[in-house]
Amino acid sequence: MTFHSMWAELLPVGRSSASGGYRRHAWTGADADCRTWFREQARTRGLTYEVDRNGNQWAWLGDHAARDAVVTGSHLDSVPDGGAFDGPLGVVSAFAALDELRGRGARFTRPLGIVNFGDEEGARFGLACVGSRLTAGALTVEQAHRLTDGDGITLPQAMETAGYDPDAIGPDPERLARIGAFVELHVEQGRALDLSGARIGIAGAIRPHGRWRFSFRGEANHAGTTRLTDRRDPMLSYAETVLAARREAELAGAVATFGKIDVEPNGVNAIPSLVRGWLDSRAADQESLDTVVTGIEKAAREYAAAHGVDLDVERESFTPVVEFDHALRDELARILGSDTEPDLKVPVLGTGAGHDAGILSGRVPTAMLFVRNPTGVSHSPAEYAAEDDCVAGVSALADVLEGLACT
Ligand code: HGY
Ligand code: MN
Ligand code: MN
Ligand code: MN
Repeated sequence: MTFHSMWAELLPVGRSSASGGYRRHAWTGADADCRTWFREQARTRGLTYEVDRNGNQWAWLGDHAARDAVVTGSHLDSVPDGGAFDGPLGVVSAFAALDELRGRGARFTRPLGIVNFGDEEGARFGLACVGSRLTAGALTVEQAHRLTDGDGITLPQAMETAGYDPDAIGPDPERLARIGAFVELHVEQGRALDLSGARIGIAGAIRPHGRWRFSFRGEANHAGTTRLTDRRDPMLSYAETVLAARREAELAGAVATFGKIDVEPNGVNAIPSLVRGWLDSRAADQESLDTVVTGIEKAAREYAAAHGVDLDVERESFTPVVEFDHALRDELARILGSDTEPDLKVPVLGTGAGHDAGILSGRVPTAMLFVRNPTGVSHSPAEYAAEDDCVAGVSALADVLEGLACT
């Protein structure tokens, strides 16, 4: 099957006709449809299909119980109103690269695995990379049981409704021990490749990043009759905190975003009793990130006090800096550099986006390939990569897999 036909098959799944964006949230119907597609890709290629204890899907060529496997893949879930490429490009490219290698008559000396990690974006339960974190032991079973979506449904309940056994979840060190190399291909979420004129890049590092929940509690009251001086309005301290986040991020050369908010009671004519905002912040190094978040929290406490509002700040997740395996990165550069195409420069890029590859890194030698994104837009329906760049990505991935797993 060609890249084009696989891509076209997956494209309508979970797509909003209004915005063109995707809501493929973990353990929902759209996610199930993506999973069915994955299982079908495995079946039509005669691959051994399995779902691991954490709901991640695997398709294997060769003995999946053998050690030193080469694994590639990504995720099929999306952020709210996300783009078509973030995640699916890596999974579709994995199957397409296998097809290309079979077409080349490649002979595999190591098992090849293709994976779809569950719930990478954390759009539903708030925590990113749940499937890979559980597998890597970076999220405990107790923590996973406490994850709850906006409707009060817990992760185990959602998994059970989708037909998976939530009692099975937990670390899977034996599985990771069988993987000799993991390579995730991903659309670039920035314009570094476009600016450098290259189609394909190799990841160097992922910047440290995390999510923090700021809960401002004031007093609900009548919007028409409550004098301004009598109010304890949490929206004011929240609004000031959003501006402080921008200032602190600028000072530290970092990024800080409040992209999600809950307001109670959420009435036009009521002063809110509660405003809860989620901060996503990322920086080049740990020290800068600490400075930004500490600065934002300090400012938020001052604003809350000034408005007679209580503030609770909780860190929901944190991923330290990830340096991808240097030997594997050099190996990828060597394999791709040997290509004779004149425009195939392969720069090494850092990124501020999180990935399952970042979670596995440290436990498994891990590398990433990026495919050019001409606008840099991501986590939006406008996310885009040209088809010939995607096809170049498939070839680069095939070269890498051939170099790593074939004679
Ligand atoms: O970077 C992110 O927000 C997510 O982990 N992809
Ligand atoms: Mn993403
Ligand atoms: Mn992604
Ligand atoms: Mn009234």
